[in-house]
Amino acid sequence: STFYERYHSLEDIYYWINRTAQDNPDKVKAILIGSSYEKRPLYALKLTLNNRPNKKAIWIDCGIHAREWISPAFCLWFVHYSLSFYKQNQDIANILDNMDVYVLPVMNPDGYKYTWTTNRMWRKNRSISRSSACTGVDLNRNFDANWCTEGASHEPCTEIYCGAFPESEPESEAVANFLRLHKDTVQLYLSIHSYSQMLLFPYSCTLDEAENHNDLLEMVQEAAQKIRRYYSNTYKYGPGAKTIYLAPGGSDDWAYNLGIKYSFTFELQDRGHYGFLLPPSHIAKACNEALLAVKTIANKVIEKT
Ligand code: 0X9
Ligand code: ZN
Repeated sequence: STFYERYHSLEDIYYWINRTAQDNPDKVKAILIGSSYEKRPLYALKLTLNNRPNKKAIWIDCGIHAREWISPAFCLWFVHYSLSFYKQNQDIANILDNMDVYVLPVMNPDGYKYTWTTNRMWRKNRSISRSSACTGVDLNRNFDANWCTEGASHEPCTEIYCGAFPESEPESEAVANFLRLHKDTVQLYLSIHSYSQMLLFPYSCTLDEAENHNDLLEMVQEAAQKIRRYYSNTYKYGPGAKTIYLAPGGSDDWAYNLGIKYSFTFELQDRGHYGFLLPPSHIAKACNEALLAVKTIANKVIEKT
């Protein structure tokens, strides 16, 4: 199997980030956007495949949740595919001619590390609570979108602990700060999770419909259709609250409310057979179908804007 068909330790991923930037100095820059609770750097890669003026951008983050290993694997896959097939593949060429792409391979490095050393099923970050012996905040409940209402918890011992206040965690604060700074260029926000095979869009923090609901629905529907046609796999799609569950404080809803009107969370393979423990032999297919969804949606964004 190739490098991209395996899961990688945090150290390997840092090495890969560095190496990818070094080997492609004209196309890739590593940007330090902040650091984690345990002071690990948060590096995003910026892909710039041509230098048109006033280019818009896509943001993709992976690894918010520590145990969802297919997610960082997808970010690596995406960067590699973009750099390798820019000249051959029409879809990716059209995207990268029109947009820059920011890729954050591991938003929760402390949690990811912990899943490799201590507890494979860890979800949250590793921040120590003042009020409790339990560790970790759910970074996808820590954003300022109906923060800590139904679907999140103030109890630090739960898996859906929202933190002491919105953006209390350095990882969510770093992403929020970066997006606030770049909100006029970032048009498409993508957050990669697993598992359950779903293409979700706002809102998850309320049952209300997003203002451009029909556009968003059309995009994920087309993406899901293509996955069915090309990979014979089924993805559910719809607004988060009605498709998966009510869950406030998520990055997708927050980015949407910031003004990034095309905002999605992908739940990659599988539908529960292996769950978070998706074997490496499934990485290629899981990433290729997610890639098809990214291409479909990004090209629709370009068409519409
Ligand atoms: O609960 C979550 O954060 C996501 N599911 S997961 O199994 N990967 O934990 C779904 C996120 C959907 N979006 C929001 N809740 N905003
Ligand atoms: Zn997740």
